[in-house]
Amino acid sequence: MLKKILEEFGINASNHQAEQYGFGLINRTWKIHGERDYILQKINTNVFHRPESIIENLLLIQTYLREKYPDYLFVAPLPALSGSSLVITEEGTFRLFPFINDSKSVNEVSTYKQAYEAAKQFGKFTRLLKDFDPSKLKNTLQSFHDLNLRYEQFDKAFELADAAKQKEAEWAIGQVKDHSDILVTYNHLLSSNKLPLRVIHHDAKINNVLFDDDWKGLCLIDLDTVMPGYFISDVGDMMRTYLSPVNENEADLSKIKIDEQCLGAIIKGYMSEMSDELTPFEKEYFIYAGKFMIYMQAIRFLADHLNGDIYYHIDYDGQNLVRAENQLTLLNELIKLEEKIAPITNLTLRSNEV
Ligand code: ADP
Ligand code: GN1
Ligand code: MG
Repeated sequence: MLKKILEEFGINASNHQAEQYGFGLINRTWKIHGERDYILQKINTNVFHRPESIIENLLLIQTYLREKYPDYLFVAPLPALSGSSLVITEEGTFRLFPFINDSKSVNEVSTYKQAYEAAKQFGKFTRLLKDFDPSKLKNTLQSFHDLNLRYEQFDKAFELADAAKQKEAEWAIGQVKDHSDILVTYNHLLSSNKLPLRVIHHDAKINNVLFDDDWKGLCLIDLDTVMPGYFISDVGDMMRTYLSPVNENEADLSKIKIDEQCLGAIIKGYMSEMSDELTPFEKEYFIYAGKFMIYMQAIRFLADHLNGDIYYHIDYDGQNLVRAENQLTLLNELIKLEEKIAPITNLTLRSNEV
């Protein structure tokens, strides 16, 4: 199946091999081995209805960064023989990237350096684009991180679920309702109009950063959701995916712990790029960002479980409920830590000596 697609990208398929790659929940990824290596991806068009918008955004950003910061490593899609960066066949919609040699990625953070470097990469991306008008970018997913919408979707899924499903997910459903103050704060933030729109990655998971052999951050990948947004999306996703030694798939909830020093590494890494850019108001909501993203992800996994697993790829029945319970446990851990660390984090955030 991939042979024809590779050839449309001008690659001789007979001397290249494809290997399934990555742990994404939405798109499918292959590493293409040959004289040069590539990453080939099939875009999930049930999720991304207008894949051209992704390509348009990436090309706009690539042009801007090439001119202003020619040394910055921005991994843009490669053009196919047709001139477009998308190859659309009956098999689906594909795009190709150069494989960044001597790079590696991880699914969980195991050192503070990884957390620092990854946070720095996300901060740097938003900082370099601070003078780029975010409204030039298309919304590749409408209302993607709109917590009101996500809550409504959860509510609807709950109403439509049968009694057995509701019962099975009772703890998670109760937790989502108990933490609805996070939604109240979100609405307060929106109505304050004090969160500037920035160019935001919107999927700042740890495995969306490539590192070099010495664990220095090399670049960001998985740029489908780069669009206008608020800093809480990226900072929150870092907290969601770097703070615990286990990831969102862990079913043993007792393993979910928050490492305080790792939080310090995220703050230092992100602020090493963004301390002059974030407003004092934004800095006040740094820890809130973690609660916002963890809560939203819990709601999204739970809604998908109640809906019968129509969105996220699952490996076994009930996995989305496990993921939701995992995220709610992480949320409770962060809330426990919040009061204890508030004075320290406020100090670190205000200080420019990061
Ligand atoms: P997904 O949507 O499936 O998460 P990603 O774009 O994040 O897809 O790619 C999956 C994995 O493939 C990444 O975690 C990384 O290990 C690897 N990868 C992706 N793009 C590149 C690239 N250009 N060079 C090297 N490795 C890459
Ligand atoms: C999806 O594609 P992937 O696996 O990087 C999802 C993110 C979630 C993440 C949870 C388009 O990201 O929003 O945070 O799963 N992407 C989309 O792991 O919904
Ligand atoms: Mg990814």
